[in-house]
Amino acid sequence: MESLKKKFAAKALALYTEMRAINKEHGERKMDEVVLRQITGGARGIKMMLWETSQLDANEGIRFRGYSIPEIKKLLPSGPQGEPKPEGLFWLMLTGEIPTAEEVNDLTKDWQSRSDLPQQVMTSLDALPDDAHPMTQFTIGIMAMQSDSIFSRRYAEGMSKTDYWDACYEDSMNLIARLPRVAAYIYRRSFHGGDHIPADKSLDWAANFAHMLGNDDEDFRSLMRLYLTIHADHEGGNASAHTVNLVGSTLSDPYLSFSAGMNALAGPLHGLANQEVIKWIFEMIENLGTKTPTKEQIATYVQETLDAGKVIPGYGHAVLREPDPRFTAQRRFAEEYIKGSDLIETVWKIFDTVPPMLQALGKVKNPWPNVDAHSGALLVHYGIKEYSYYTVLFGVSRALGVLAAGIWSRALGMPLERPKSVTSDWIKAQLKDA
Ligand code: AMX
Repeated sequence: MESLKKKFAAKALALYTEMRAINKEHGERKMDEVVLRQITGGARGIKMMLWETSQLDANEGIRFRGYSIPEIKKLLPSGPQGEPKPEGLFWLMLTGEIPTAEEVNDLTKDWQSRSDLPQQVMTSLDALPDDAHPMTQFTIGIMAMQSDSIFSRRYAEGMSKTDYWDACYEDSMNLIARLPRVAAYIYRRSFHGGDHIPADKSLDWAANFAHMLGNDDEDFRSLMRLYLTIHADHEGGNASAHTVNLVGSTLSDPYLSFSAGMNALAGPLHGLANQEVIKWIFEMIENLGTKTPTKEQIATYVQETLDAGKVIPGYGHAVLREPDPRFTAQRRFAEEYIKGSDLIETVWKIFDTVPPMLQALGKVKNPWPNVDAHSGALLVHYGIKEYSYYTVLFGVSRALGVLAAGIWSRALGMPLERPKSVTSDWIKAQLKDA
């Protein structure tokens, strides 16, 4: 895939040169101020990282290289039903340009040619109990491939700093190419008795993943194209992306840094929320004894959850302050492709019920649904009912953004990340001095 690599190299060199000059001239320019609440409050909003691939606006949501979700849905090369192919988004995140359909097809073929798994992946996964959490299996599957890292090998051989991005690019391309196979292997061994489905190399990245999961319905392929596109990146400060960035800044290779990020994605306040949402809905349905709860019944159940000191999964966000456009994109998909699903109707009734209740608490900064509020109901509709698996799907998609950003970081010569921590005594001393 020389054209993508060449295109990236030219763009990266130009930006590297420009950023060095900007840093030299404006390095001391103030870009942010930090208040105590941010130090004790999870570093919310502190600007401290360069992340080229996407940027999040609190009201409008994510933009990938300047393009919103509705725009990428319209502009990126798509599958037969019009849903964007994730390959195109990866191209866009690396180059800043919308690729042609031919460029996307070439990238599909490149990933297919890199997608065979080394035997140790299957051997490592098969050594685990079938009921090991799929996210645990996922990170182990990724780590089982680390011995193939080109970056690690070349670093040990004395690679020049100027070649870091090249080795990182090769590892990232190999990893992205292989991830659907690792993920499908986990799904089939965990939930289908190890009845594995061979890859179909005539299909694009997302459709082949859908195929290996066991569903060749054209609508499901479209869902997977959309799902794997919209979950790919959410700027750099979210826990999984930030982890990949931090670990990558030590020059750990992409296998090490990506698997570290997946351990962050596995937390219930982050990526695991997608499994928590559907689990919470199933529990509600069981509790209420009906598959078609009314808004009043839902409100009572929401109140019980809050009274038990728990969060409503799929609602709230550290940055967003409006309904997540990734939620809206999934809702539009359901409206177009799925008719008469009680579960999806329930998701929409929850959307009508939860925000005013969270708002009434007076402390929740964003009462609106996030990306995880909708995805489970779509997956259940297409037969992927095993919700402990959902975060793996999120992780396969997230690879596109964080690995593209990692290539950018190595190309721009980003240094070891090392912010400053302080003690409570230091804080008290500052307040006394003021
Ligand atoms: N239900 C109930 N309470 C909520 C809430 C929710 N969905 N969202 C926020 N709150 C509460 C917080 O727990 C906090 O309470 P506290 O002061 O008693 O500790 C208070 O409101 C203020 O929180 P915030 O500033 O609005 O949110 P945050 O930036 O600290 O946290 C998030 C953001 C996502 C962790 C939080 O909204 C949450 O826990 N949501 C539910 C889990 C979820 O859906 N996570 C997925 C996020 C998207 C993703 O990463 N995939």
